[in-house]
Amino acid sequence: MTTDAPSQETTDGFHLIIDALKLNGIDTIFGLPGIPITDFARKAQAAGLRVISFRHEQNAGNAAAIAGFLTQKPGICLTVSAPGFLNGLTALTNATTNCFPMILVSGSSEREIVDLQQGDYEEMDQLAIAKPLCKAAFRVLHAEDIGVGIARAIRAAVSGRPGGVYLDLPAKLFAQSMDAEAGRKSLIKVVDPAPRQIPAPDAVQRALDLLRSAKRPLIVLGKGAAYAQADADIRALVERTGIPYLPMSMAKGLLPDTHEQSAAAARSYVLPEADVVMIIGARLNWLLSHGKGKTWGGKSHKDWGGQKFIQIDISPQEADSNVRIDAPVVGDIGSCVSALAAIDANEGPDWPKPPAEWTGAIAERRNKNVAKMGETLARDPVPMNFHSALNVVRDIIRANPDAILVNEGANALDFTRSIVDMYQPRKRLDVGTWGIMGIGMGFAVGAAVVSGGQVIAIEGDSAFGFSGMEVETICRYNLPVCVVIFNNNGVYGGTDVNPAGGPDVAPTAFVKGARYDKMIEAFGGVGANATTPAELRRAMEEALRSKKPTLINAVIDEAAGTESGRITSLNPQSAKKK
Ligand code: ADP
Ligand code: TZD
Repeated sequence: MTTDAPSQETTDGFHLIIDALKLNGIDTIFGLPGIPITDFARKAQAAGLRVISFRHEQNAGNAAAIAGFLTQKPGICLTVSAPGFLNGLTALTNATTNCFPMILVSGSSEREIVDLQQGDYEEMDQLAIAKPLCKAAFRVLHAEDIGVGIARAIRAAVSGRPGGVYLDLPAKLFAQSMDAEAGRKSLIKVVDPAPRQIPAPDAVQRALDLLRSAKRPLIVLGKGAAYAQADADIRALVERTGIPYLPMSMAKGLLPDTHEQSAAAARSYVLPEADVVMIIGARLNWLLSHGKGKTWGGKSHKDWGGQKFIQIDISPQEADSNVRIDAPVVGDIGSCVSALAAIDANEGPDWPKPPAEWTGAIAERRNKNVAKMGETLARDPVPMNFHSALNVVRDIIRANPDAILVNEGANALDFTRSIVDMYQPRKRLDVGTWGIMGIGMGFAVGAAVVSGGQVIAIEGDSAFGFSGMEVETICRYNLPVCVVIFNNNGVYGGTDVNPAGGPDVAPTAFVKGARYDKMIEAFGGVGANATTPAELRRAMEEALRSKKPTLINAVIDEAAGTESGRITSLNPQSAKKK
């Protein structure tokens, strides 16, 4: 029996935060130390938490975000006040935009001084700044509220549509002491942090009726479907219905990209031609041309293509955000997909397969495009281009389907997405909803830490620059990360010249012939320079065999890419030309 009498023992803010995290199964913190959180990081490590220290907070934040995506537990990023907080904030906002659960825990300066704006060390009203940029924001002022603060942060991050949460911990909180027994009692082990959300049966029935009426049905799988970890149920639904599917970038591998129902290689055919589209864990944002316009068979930019939509999503507000959703199904993907299968099973005969005319037409296009791509990939131009280099990466991933592929850049992103097949769920991590540069090394470290497995990062040379210093972090923790830089001497490419002819190079041009591989050698990692596919293959195979931190400088024809990769049309200049 416990008593309410104070015990002799005391505890403090430091330990209560650590205990609250551990109580909720959080075992890793990504961060960067400094006032006022240095001692907290030390004590956390002493208490058995894994503390992974970075060289810049944005990368620690990206590591936390991707850890959240991969594990369904909020990734924790720890930063110092004001500038450290702001450096982490981009990652927190990006996580929220992408529906990844993470918690940015930031030390902050003294409330009384901040509120009177008296100029404290790194003074900033961080809570107010974070609030509009994330899913929820909380501050804990007293040690006895730490349990509630952390419980609220965890629940907010993972329940419903996952997202980023800001937790503000003023410096004074850490050293506050209280009775140890009362402290223990104040902690909360969150029960069922991401409750299942069962869809309404009539919504499921409506969706099934619509789907059964389709002549040219299509399923779109998004990264929400990958996040949901309902892999077997999703695969069963797709295979049972026989409906062709299109994976969004981070949903690649949910079913193997080589699956006969994949319509990825016939995307520009299926989007305008489909009559009923079931979207599972994806938004009709710019990545899907907002569900209308020419991509969907509309006559003009804003014109509706005539498709009917079923949308499975945990957010009740997502439907109708861009076009009318005829059958919204609100709930968690696992529950929705199994409810569809259950009601369907009750309805008797097996699912009517989509007309052979539809699946046949898709197969024809797919085979043609795959054959065409095969020809391009087989060429061996000098210098190496994106295709000949990616032909190697494609083989390496086929032979190592467990490896996690991190990918950023413009051409380096678009070509990798279309050329490199993925075979397992949640193995492709990339620039996501914003198309943001700078996720590379943070995602690579986060993925290597939580998976314990091999990571391969395919990086444009510009993209790599945003987080490149973390190669030291990769070496410091001896992570099995193989970074391949597609070095074409600049942003998109390296051929631009200064039109005014002055001493400065063009804004998109970098130092020519740079040797990024030398960077990792400075920290004891393995560097390699690859000018041919054979050299690239050798270096990648060696990296995967040795599991050593490796950086390969893959020299790519500086004229090989196009400006902005596949999204050239979003450039104001080219939009004007249209
Ligand atoms: P993509 O970029 O792959 O198209 P988005 O990030 O646009 O995907 O969309 C992901 C969607 O998945 C979001 O609308 C989000 O609400 C939803 N989502 C995330 N997790 C779940 C879940 N467990 N169950 C249902 N929907 C989810
Ligand atoms: N800054 C941030 C944070 N995100 C961005 N997306 C950009 C700038 C703009 N941008 C792109 O959209 S792609 C890209 C930038 C700077 C880099 C392209 O060059 P790269 O790739 O070398 O990484 P390729 O393969 O040479 O095209």
